[in-house]
Amino acid sequence: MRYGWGVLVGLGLVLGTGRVFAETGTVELRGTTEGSAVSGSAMLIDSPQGLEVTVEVMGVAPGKHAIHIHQYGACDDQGNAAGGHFNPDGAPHGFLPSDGLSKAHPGDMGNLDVGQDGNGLLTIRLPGVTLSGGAYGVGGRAIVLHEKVDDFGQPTGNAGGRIGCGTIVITAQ
Ligand SMILES: [Cu+2]
Repeated sequence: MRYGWGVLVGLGLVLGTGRVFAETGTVELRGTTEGSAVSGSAMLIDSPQGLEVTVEVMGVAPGKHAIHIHQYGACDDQGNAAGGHFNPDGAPHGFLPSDGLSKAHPGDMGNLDVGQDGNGLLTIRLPGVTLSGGAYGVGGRAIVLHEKVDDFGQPTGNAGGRIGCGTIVITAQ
């Protein structure tokens, strides 16, 4: 057992580091106006390849709707309390999975496709993004679903009003 403590400390570091990647979060998405039919939820899981996000929505007009992570975890004032896009580097607007953090905002998730039944599902991985820790932690911020399609124009994709919104709550660390 000469190396006993060293092994234990080493294992502790590995497990300690590993815990970061087990972090999970949830979002309860709600309509931003009184009587809105919009609802939904999201699950977020940290992984070494990035933040895995699954968003499910209901009661949304059929078609493509922009979906982004905004700065603040607040949804009052028809979603405007969430502020602008979370954009710590002052990067242009884009689509994070293909553009990366130098040419897109950490929460630039593109569009969520909603069917004729009003339901939509998006699964996406955001490389370099985390729930907490580092410059790109999105825990406590908000996921915002927009009225219109994200056409990837500047500065925020010409996505119109905010129809759904919810705070990203960290559920396990
Ligand atoms: Cu947005």
